[in-house]
Amino acid sequence: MIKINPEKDALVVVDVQNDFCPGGALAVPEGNRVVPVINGLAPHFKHVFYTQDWHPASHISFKEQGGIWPPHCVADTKGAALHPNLRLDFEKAVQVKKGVEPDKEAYSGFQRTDLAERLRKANIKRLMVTGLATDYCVKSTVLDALKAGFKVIVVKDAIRGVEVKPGDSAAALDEMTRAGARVSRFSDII
Ligand code: VGL
Ligand code: ZN
Repeated sequence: MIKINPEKDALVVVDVQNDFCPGGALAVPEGNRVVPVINGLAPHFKHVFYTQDWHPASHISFKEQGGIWPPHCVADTKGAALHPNLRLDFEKAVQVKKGVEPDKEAYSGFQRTDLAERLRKANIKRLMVTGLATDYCVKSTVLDALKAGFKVIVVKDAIRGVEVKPGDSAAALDEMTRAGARVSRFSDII
């Protein structure tokens, strides 16, 4: 069992946006399935941080610009909006937008944002990481969090992967574990 310490633990919700859910521009298989798990976790936390992929229309990661992805999460579009069923306390939860510069990719919530600073200011020591996608933004966020000195628990049933190649999510989980993250499930927490 893992007991949440509301003073020192933060819930981190990565990119639970329409474009990463079934029907979206860069759909993650079963991406929507993370939503009820996150909704179950969120009320137990005092500190909640959520990231949104937030790209200009001509972002470097898009195919037309030589990137590998279809256009997705274009700023202020429905695709960039959070999944409509995601229930966070939006009065208190902290939003972090990433990938906002046309010529810079940013998979990690820590990349070119003030996330680390804000977590430290709030005296957070440990992150429970959830969201999309396991093999891209979740992985990068977890690895950067560890590098920044935070403890990390990855909530396995609250993440899903793109799986550009089958096995990418398992490999990503392995990499996160080797870097020092602990993998847990919703039922182990509280
Ligand atoms: C992501 C691909 C492109 C993600 C973002 O949130 O994992 N993946 N942009
Ligand atoms: Zn993106």
